[in-house]
Formats: sequence, structure tokens, C-alpha cells
Amino acid sequence: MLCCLLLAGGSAVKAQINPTPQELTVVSEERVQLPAAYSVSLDERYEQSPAGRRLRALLPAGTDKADFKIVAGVRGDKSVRRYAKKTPERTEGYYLRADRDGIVVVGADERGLLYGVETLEQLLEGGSFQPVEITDYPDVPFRGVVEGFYGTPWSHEARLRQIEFYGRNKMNVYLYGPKDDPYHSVPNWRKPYPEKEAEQIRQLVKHANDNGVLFYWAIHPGADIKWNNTDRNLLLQKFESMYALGVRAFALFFDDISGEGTSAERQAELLNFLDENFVQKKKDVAPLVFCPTIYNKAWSAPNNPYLTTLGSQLSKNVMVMWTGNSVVHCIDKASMEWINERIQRKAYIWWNYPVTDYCRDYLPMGPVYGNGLDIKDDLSGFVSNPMEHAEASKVALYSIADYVWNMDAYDSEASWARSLRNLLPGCSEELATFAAHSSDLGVNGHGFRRDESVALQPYLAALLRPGTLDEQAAAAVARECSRLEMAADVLLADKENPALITEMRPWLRQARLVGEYGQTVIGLSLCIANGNSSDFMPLYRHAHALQRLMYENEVAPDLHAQQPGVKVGTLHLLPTLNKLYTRAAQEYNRREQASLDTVAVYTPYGLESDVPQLRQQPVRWKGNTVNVAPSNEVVTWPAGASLTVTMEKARTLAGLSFNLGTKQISASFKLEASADGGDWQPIELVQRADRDVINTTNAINGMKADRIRLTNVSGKELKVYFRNFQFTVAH
Ligand code: LOG
Repeated sequence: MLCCLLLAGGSAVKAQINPTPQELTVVSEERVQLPAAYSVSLDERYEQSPAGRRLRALLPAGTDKADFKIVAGVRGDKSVRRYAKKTPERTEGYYLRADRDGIVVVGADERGLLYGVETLEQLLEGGSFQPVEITDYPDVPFRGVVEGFYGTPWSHEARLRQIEFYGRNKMNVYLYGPKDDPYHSVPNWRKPYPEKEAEQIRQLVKHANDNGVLFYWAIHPGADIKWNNTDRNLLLQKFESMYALGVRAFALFFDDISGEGTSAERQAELLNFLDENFVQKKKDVAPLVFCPTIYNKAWSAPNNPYLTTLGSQLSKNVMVMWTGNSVVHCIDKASMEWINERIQRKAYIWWNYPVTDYCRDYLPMGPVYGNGLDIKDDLSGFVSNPMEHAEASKVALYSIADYVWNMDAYDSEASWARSLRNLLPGCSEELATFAAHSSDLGVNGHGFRRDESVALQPYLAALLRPGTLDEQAAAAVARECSRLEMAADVLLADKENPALITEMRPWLRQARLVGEYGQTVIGLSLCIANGNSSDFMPLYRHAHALQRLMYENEVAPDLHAQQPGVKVGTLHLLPTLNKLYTRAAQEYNRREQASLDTVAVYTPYGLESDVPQLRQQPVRWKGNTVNVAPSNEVVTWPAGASLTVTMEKARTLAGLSFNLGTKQISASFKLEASADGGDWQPIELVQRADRDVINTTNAINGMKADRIRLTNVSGKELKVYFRNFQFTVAH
């Protein structure tokens, strides 16, 4: 009995602490009230450290003479000598004991002490705590976030909030590398930051130091770097200017580039030079982090020596980033072994989740799952690339912090539930309801998907079975849709975390409609099941109206032009509702000899391609304009391979343009159109010598097409960017 109680207490107290501690024992069932009078003993030299300041803020009322003693220190200190053996011999580890006799926190090092204090803070609830003994340390040495996405970089305020969040969740690195910061990448990587931005970086570094987070500043020079002394010195100067702002950790990113910058030998030479002449000389600078050009297995052809060249030539002081088997992929043991063998060191994982710069119409807020739980010894670091929505990204980041700290204990569902409570304590139920239906990333070029509407799936499947309507399933789906609508309203009106709600607002508006639509469609299905034709029409008209309103949100052009609009519930919920709608309308037409529109979603355009990286690019349309989604990475376009946009019926073309991020390349491509199975008609291309964009001539006006094809006719494989492909139809 006692053992069961202890276990119950143990899991409750564990659920309070993020990340999940390695070893935690409940030493007594009864909670202990922190007395009004207590003493805090802390060595003078930590008073101004992050740990010391956190401890003083947490326990401001310490007096010397009180009986209840709180002792904090680092192994080796006299005051905590008695606990030396109990303190784990692990970097950033700590030992914590809290019971009715007092509290002891001992760090294996200063960071460990900070983490011990952090755990104590999480343990103390309402002035009391569950007595525990904790021995804790991280699985992975470098844990954190790489702000490495395309799109609007985070605001200064968002970054400050992020850094504090990392410290609270025992993440120890933040890599600053937003692709759209012009002083991080082209065109201005060679220049120092202007004063305002420089001052903000200075503040970020200080804030990171205060929160026990190492601020890495990354540079992305590969698009136009020249392998000469001028550029090498400019890089060194830029590093010096960042050093002057307080930066003590540097990264070099060579991802998503083509041309001269991609040479493994040159990259290794440059990194080795910077290691020797900057990092080693300064003595207070952290090891360099490097993102290679081939940063995932899918891009490494069997005979390509790029990675093994890095493995043998790049100084072992440099850590090498890796995104896994493809750009966006979960990480497993086999993929770690594959890369570690080639680069001759433990890879530093750049995990492309929850980033949405390739599917900006989605807001993934579901559980974090899919990474191996057995890879802790194979990594030097694990950082997540998040969304441009900083607050919403915290749902995933909380669980990623949990995962990288303690893989054995990682439970994705439990971690997710805690994460939602942590982010929005007052409305966590509503947030959970919304997030359950906003998890997937939709059809996308990377083929990376997440499960969605998990608890509802059996009911949705039951509703699609032929035969009589499963009324229990119908009730369950209607109830959940009503909860989704209510959750969206409650969240829209919430004032607890305004930054989060601002980011979520467009998706919440859509979720509200999806919830309403679900209830209406279930109503339609019940009318049919019960032979009730008289109530059918008002519901049908409502469902139809809701489809319109949802469509307007799905294509809203004012949001992120690349992938406009917002999507919610698109993996299981909406497709099922749409099928039910069609089925009900068809049945009504049959019974009443009516001719209601039965089509819920209209998909007039599609895509086919034998360019592997473009095969899954979504096609989107708004009115008369049709777009193929752009790709962020360098696209390898094989000789003779093509991209074809298909249309469900022949249309009259009114204009077309595309952009492969390359000048003078139009002669390497052939554009053609065909209609109703007829011959392919060539379409003339024009590209100004100084421009990347490629246009067609007026001759395209009035051409009929149900297929448009773009082919590489250069006779060789080409490396291009796929920035844009767009055409308009006359009607
Ligand atoms: C970029 C990254 C981007 C991500 C997801 C790496 C190393 N580089 O395809 O900036 O956010 O994929 O789109 C990348 O992942 N290129």
C-alpha cells in the first residue's frame, strides 16, 4: 500500500517537472509547508550567477538564524561537501533533496546548480512541496533551438521570451540564424550590424547568459563567398564585431546554396582556419557549429565524397549539423550510425520540426513523436528549427526539451499534455481540443506528416462505413465539433497569453468554422438517416455557406504569400465531413428528385513530376491564379525531367512566369502546353539578362491547355532554386 502511494506521489510530482528528471524518489507522502522563516546558504561567488539570482528571487526571505536550512552549492564547495558522492558526475547534473528537515541543491557545475534551483522552483507549489530526492543530468550535451527558418524572423521581444523559456526547460543553446536576416546571410553578411540591431544582439546575449543559455550567432555566407583572403578576413572581422557585442559562440551555415560555396575542402579549410585563428586564440569562445551543404542523407549520392571529406579534413573541434534521412525527417539509430561514420564524429541534429516555412498555411501543435529513444549516445547536440510563430512553437519545444534531457522516460502524449498546461494554464483544455485537430502539415514537398484528430479517428471511420448511420459515432463527432467551436471562441477571447493568441488567431477562426461545419454535416446525415426531409434544406444551406467561409480562410492572400491561407483539421476531420456532406446531398437528390450541388471540395489543378524534389509540391489556386508551392532548398533537376501542371478541364491561358533563382537559364528549359490530348505546343520564354524571373510572350494569351509542362532540355543535370511558378487563366 505504502509503495503504491509512493508511486502515485512520484508520478504526480514528476508531472510537475520539465524536463522529466532521471531519478526521483518521493521520500515522504506528506507535503511539507515551506516555513515562514528559513535560512539560505550560498557561497558568495554564486550570488551574481544565474543560479544565485534565481535562488534569491525564489526564496527572498532568507534569514541567518532560522531552523529550516536551504543549502545550495557546487560539488567541491565546503558547504555541500557531505553531498559530493550523491551529486552525479555528469556535466550540468545536480542533486536535490527536499524534506521536512531542509533543502539541499548541489550542482555538478554551475549550470547544474541553476538546473537544480529550476527544479526546486517547479517543485514548490503554493508554498509547499512534496518531499523528494532527485539525481538528474541531461542525456544530450547541447539542447535547444536554431532560429533557422525562412520567413519573418522572430521579434526581439519574442526572442527574449524564448530564451527565458529555454532556461526554464533546461535547454542550453539558442542558435541565431534566421534566413531572412540580411546581416546573417546575403547580401550583408560581410557588413557589421547597424547600431539598433547590434544593440538588440547585445541584449540577447546578456539575456541568454542570465538564463544559462549559450547564444550562438550563425553566419550564412555560402551563396556568394569567394574563397580568397579578402572574404576570409571579412568573415573574421564580422566575427570580431559580434565578439564585441558579447557573442562567445559561432556557427557557419552552408545550407541551401549552389556553386562555388559548396566545396567540402574549402569549407573545411575555412572552418579550420576560424577554429585556429579565432576560437583557439580567444580562449573564451565555444566550439564552432557547422551546417554542411549536404545536410541530409537523401542528398548524398553513394559516390559523393563530400561528407567523408569533411570527416577527414574538418577539425574535430567543429560540430557538424545534420537533419536526418531527408530535410524534414525523424531521427533514428540507423541514420545516426550512417552519418557519424562518415563525418567521424557525433552529429549535431538540426531537427526540422515544428518549422513550417514550407507549409505556412499550417500550425502544427500536436505531440512530438517519432525520434528514436535510443540515440542519446550518438548525438553531440539536438536543436529544433521552429515556426516563425514563436509562442505557438513552444508546444513542441517544451516536449523537445523533455526528450533530449531524458529519452528513456520520454512519453510523447504525457509530455504534450504537460506542455499545453504550461503554455496556457487557464485554458489548457481548450488548447488541447484545438491542437488535436491542428497537428498535420498537409501535403508538402518534404512528405513529412503528423497524425491528427487521433481520439476521433475511430468515430470518423465508423461514419464512413456503408449502411445505416452509426448514431453513437455521429453523436461523438458532433460533440467534438461543438467542443472545437467552443474552444476556438474561448481561446480567441483569452487574455492570458496575448502573443500566442495573436499568432493563432487565423487558425482559431478557421477551427471555429470547422467545428460549426461538423455539427451541421452531422445534422444533415441525421436528417437522411431519419427520413426527415423538411429540416434538410436549412442545414444544407448552412453547410454550403460554411464551405464558402472556410474556403475564404483557406486561400486568404494577406497571410504569407508563399502558401496562402490557413488549414485546420485537414487530415481526417474535414475530409470525412466532406464525404458525409456529399453522401447526404446525393441521397437527398435521389429521394426528392432534386439537383443540389454535391461537391464539397473542388480540385481543379494537380501536379506530376519526375524531378524527385518537386514530385510532392502542392498546387494552390485563388480565383484565376494558379501557383506551384516554392521550395527552399537547391533542387537537382535531372536532364530531360519535367514538371507538369494538370487541369481537370482545358482552360484559356492568360499569362505565365516562373523563377528558378538563376540568371540566363531560360534556354535550358522548354515550356509547352497541350489541350484535350492534342500535341504539345511550345511556349516561347523570355528572360532579361540581369533577372532571375522568366516570362512568356503575349503569344500565350488565348492558348488552350489542360496540361502545362516545363522540361530541362539542357542535356545535363541542373541545380536550380524553385522560387515561383505561376500562371493565370482567362476563366
Ligand atoms: C533549411 C532551413 C529551413 C528548412 C525547412 C536546413 C539545414 N536548412 O530546405 O533553413 O527552415 O529546410 O524548410 C531548409 O534545414 N532547407
